[in-house]
Amino acid sequence: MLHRAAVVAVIALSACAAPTNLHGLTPETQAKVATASSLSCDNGQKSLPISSINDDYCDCIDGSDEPGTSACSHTGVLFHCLNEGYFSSDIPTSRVNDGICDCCDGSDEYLHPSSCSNTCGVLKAAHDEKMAAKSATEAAGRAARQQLVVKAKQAKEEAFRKRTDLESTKRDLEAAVASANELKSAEEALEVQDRRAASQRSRQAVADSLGLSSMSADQLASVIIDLSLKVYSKDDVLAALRATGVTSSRLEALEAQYVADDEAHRAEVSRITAVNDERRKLKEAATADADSTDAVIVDTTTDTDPLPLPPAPARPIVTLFETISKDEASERPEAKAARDAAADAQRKLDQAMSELSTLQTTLEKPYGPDDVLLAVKDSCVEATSGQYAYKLCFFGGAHQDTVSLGYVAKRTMQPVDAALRELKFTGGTKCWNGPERSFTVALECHETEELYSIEEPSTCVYTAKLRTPLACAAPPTASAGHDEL
Ligand code: MAN
Repeated sequence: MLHRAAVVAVIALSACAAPTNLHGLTPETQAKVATASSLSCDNGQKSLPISSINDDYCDCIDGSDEPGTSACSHTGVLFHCLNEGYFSSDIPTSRVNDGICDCCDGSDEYLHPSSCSNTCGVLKAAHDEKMAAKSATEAAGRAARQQLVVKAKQAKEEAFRKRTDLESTKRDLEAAVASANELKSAEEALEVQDRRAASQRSRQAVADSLGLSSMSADQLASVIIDLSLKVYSKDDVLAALRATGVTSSRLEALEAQYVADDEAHRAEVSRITAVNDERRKLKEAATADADSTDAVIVDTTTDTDPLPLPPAPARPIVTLFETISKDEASERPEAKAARDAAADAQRKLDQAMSELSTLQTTLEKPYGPDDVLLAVKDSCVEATSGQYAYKLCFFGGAHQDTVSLGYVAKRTMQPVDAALRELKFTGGTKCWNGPERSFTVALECHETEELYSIEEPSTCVYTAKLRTPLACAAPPTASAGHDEL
């Protein structure tokens, strides 16, 4: 910058004969020098005759008097290559006339003009070819992007259709739930009545069985007090009743039968226990014999498995009361059906509401000016690099095999000029003794998708390139079409 400013300062001076060596000067500066009589450099501190330019002696501290020789190369002054037909460039003056062709027009080697052929035309042709290929790639990429936009538009229309359907389904289901609940309440009210009646009947039956109906008030009072003081189990009820002297002959008969059954049961249990003990001992003996070296004949025809114990008889006084609780919890089939129907309607409504909320969330996300990102809402890209498989999902996470490289940072999903430039995944699995893993992906406009150049420049920090139509700019004619989002 300094040398250029200093050279430009020449213009302010009056006209005089031009110096012979104008190498390394820009055309504008050459034109100005042509009409100047002296050179001002070092921020106007020094004034020199114009013939000092490129006289191979470094007069100015800023080096601006020697852009075309290497005399001031220590100052950073630059030689301007005109490179006609290609791109002009600036090179350090240390490279002037050093025998190496740096400018494609060979102007840096002006002392040996035959040593450099002009390669600017070849370079320009190569450059044009590269540019043409690039613009063809970009055109194909833009076309592919346009297809994504169409796909996104369809997906959005479909989502809106689905939302309308779901909203109407939701309204129908809400009505169905309301009427199912109404029916359920009515049926349950009838069920309560049924239960009460059944409970009354079973209570009456129990009272009859216990002989309560024929008791005097005094006897009843005595039973109630007895029971209040010492009822621990249903057997105590029997004891309290017996204490009043009023007992039910039917229940007493059942109890007598139970006592007999119980005795028989105990006897059977002792018998089976004895058999099982015997079988266990036999089995142990057989196992011990099998381990010993003595030859022993084991009777394999004898069954050694333990016999099952018979179930204990139920005590009538206990089972008697069970009818009451059973009746009090009895289900009316119509009420059960109404309950099931109401639960089913509610389940369907919940399902529709959850689908609606998911859809709503999907529709509310930003998908760029023409909604293009909606087309890749559920898409992922994968690639293998070295020993690992990498995967990134546009609206999700990135992984190295099963290790998380983080979740996509929302801000990187906001297209710049409708084109995505970079995706950044952060907050991945913490690295041993290092940072949480992260993945930065630079996007390039391309017709097809490809994840490549995956690297780990520092431990657990990953970078890659992704070719994708999403990185292509939207054509200027693309309509936004996002009125509802
Ligand atoms: C794993 C991989 C590597 C990473 C090391 C760090 O092996 O995630 O990429 O460098 O862990 O310990």
